[in-house]
Formats: sequence, C-alpha cells, structure tokens
Amino acid sequence: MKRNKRNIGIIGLVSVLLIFLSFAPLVGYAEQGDQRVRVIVGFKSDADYNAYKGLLSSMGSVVLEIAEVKAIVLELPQSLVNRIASLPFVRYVDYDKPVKIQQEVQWNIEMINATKVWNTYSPQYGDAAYGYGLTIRVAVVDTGIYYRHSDLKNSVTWCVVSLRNTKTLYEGTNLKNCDDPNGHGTHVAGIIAARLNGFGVAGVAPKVLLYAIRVLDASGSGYVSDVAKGIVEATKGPDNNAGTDDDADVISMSLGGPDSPVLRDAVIYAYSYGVVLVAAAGNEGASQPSYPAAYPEVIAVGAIDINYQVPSWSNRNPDLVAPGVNILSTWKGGGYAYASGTSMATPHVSATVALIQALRLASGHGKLTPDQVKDVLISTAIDLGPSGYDPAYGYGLVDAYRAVNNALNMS
Ligand SMILES: [Ca+2]
Ligand SMILES: [Ca+2]
Ligand SMILES: [Ca+2]
Repeated sequence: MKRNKRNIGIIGLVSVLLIFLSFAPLVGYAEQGDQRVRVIVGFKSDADYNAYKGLLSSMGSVVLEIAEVKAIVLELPQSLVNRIASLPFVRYVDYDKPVKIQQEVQWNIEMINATKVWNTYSPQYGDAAYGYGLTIRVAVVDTGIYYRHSDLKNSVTWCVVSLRNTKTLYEGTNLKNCDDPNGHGTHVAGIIAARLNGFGVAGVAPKVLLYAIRVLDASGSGYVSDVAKGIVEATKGPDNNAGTDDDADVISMSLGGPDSPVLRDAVIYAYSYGVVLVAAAGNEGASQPSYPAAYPEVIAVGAIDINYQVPSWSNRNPDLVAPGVNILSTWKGGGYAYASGTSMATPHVSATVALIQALRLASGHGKLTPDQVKDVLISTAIDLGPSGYDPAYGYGLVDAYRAVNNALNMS
C-alpha cells in the first residue's frame, strides 16, 4: 500500500533529521557501561563513503553495506557512537530500529474484540478461532468478489450469479463468473475474511470460507428478485439441497431497498433452514432500517465511527451497530480502499456469527439457531448512548468475544 510506505518514509525522515540536527544519543539510550549497539552510519558523499568506510569498519563489525545511499550498518560499543557522530565525513548516526508495517489488524477489528477471540480460543480450537470450519460458509450477497486478491487467497469456494433476471444463471466453482466489477463486494468480503498473513488488512474471521453470490451489477444495483434468488441458492449451497452441511451458515447482505413479498419469502426460507441472515440498516438517515434488514428474521446493523458516534446517515432502530466509517479493506483489482456505510458495518456482524458457529462446532456443540444467535449478539452487545436499547445504537456495539464466550457456555 502506498499509504504504508509513505508513513514509514516520514517516520524515517523525521528520525534522520533529528539525529542530523543534534548528534545526541536517542532518548532512552543512557550511556550505561559499554554495551554493543547496532547503528547505521551515513556518509556525506560517495567519496567519503569510499575513503572512510574501511576506517569505520575497523571500529566494529559490519552488518550491512548500502553503497547506493552511502550507509553502513555497524555493531560496536556504545561508547564509540558519539565519537563517530562527530567525525567530519559522517552525515548521521542512527540506531537501527524495528520498522512495522501499517497495522494489519485495523481499529475496527479490535473494536469488536475479534482479536480477543483469536487469541483466547486458538490454543484450544485452532483455526476455528479464526472462523474456519469444514462446513462453515458465509455467503456474501453483493457485487461479486475479486477472489484473486492476495489477501483473500483461497477464501471463496463457490459462486452464484443471479444478475438482472438474465436467464444465464450460474452456479459452480468457476469463480471468474463472480468477479467484482464494482469493488463493494470485495470490500465486504475483506472485512469478513481478509487473511492474517502479515500484509494488507485482516478480517474479523481471517480463515473463514466464503460463497460469492453476485446479485448486483457493476453499478451496484440489481433487482429484488435476483437478491431473493441469491438467498435461496446460498441456502441450498453447492449440492442444491437445503438442509445439508454445505448450506450457507450466514448470509451477509450489504444491500437494501423497499419491502417486497418475494424478498420476505426468501428470507423466511433461509431462516427456516437455520441460516443466520444479517443485513445493512441502510444509509438514508431514515427512522427505520430498509429491507431485508427490517424483517424480524434478519439482524439489522447500523454504523458507528472510530469514536463510537453514529453518523447521521445510518438508519435508526437497528438491532446492533458495528464500525462503518472509514473502514480499510480489500478492493477490486488487488488493492485496498477506505469505505463508509452500513454496508461496511454489516460484515463485522456476519463474520462474528461465523466465529460463533465455527467455535460451537469445534467445541463439540451444535450450531446455534438464528434466534439463539440473535439473542446472544444482543445480550452481549456493548450498550452505548442512552442506557438499554435506543434508536441510534440499537442494543449496542457487537462484541465478538463476549458473544462467543456466551455461545460456548450454552448447551
Ligand atoms: Ca492480510
Ligand atoms: Ca446444501
Ligand atoms: Ca443504548
């Protein structure tokens, strides 16, 4: 990410300037005894580098030479650092220090205590603590998923296309059909499942597997009948039979519109097979969530920002809230982007449900029913704003750790 590099660059430049302006040792490095330290010595010119590199090398052991930037890295006694810094051909002496990439686990993942789930339960339950389960799948009903993204590697296992009522429905494992020409679905997928692999970002459930259910076109719109069909197909899963192990466990819908009988019936169909449905409350600043979020079988999710504030556009009276302002996640084409909306809040809850169900199975329990999942999420949510349920925050901020903890203590 360009942003990362720029941050590191600025930090590096600042420390170089500080050293350059004052040859004092860095704060925290009191001169105690003569311990060996690792420093980077920068020379003023190429000529200086060539003429004096040998001299400095004799004062310690050379770890690395970077002639292109006229620098060598030395391990030497602390007492020599100031002396080297005062040499006329030395431009700077800097302690070699660890550099971190931009935090892979972003604030929004920490805010819902997903990391606490990973850390607490992975010693006992392994990958289930990251959302992996042989039969655990989250269906992302959206614009498709850029499945080739290096931070979503091997996360998408199956693809459905039901787009604009075309008669060319697709179901199968040719994931190209579910590629994402918009970016929205890829962003949602990353919040759920971006891998914990040392780069980019990490999702709430960084080992969960996904179904890409493409029902919205490149502009992000589609027919409600396509959404209904997508819900039905996700419920049935690859074996085309509802009520079997390969059914979606969670259907995540970062979309909404007006009430519709076919949408309602599709929601009830999924719900009747034990699928947990989660949907965005909507971004119209309305007093009620849009549909399908407003149906009682669906968990409606509103947005909060990093300061726990509800933006004016987040529709009121959701069940729960989750981070949804300036969320960094994966984007089409392989990059990353910031996005805001109840669309971004929703996948935090969907992925939390995957953590719950994966850990229920791993701990020898059965999966919870949709009603049980909703109860657990509501009863463990962090109450914000006015005490108890309130129109802005609903029952509060989803807390993945408390929810999982409660779910594992149920019979
Ligand atoms: Ca990552
Ligand atoms: Ca099935
Ligand atoms: Ca409240």
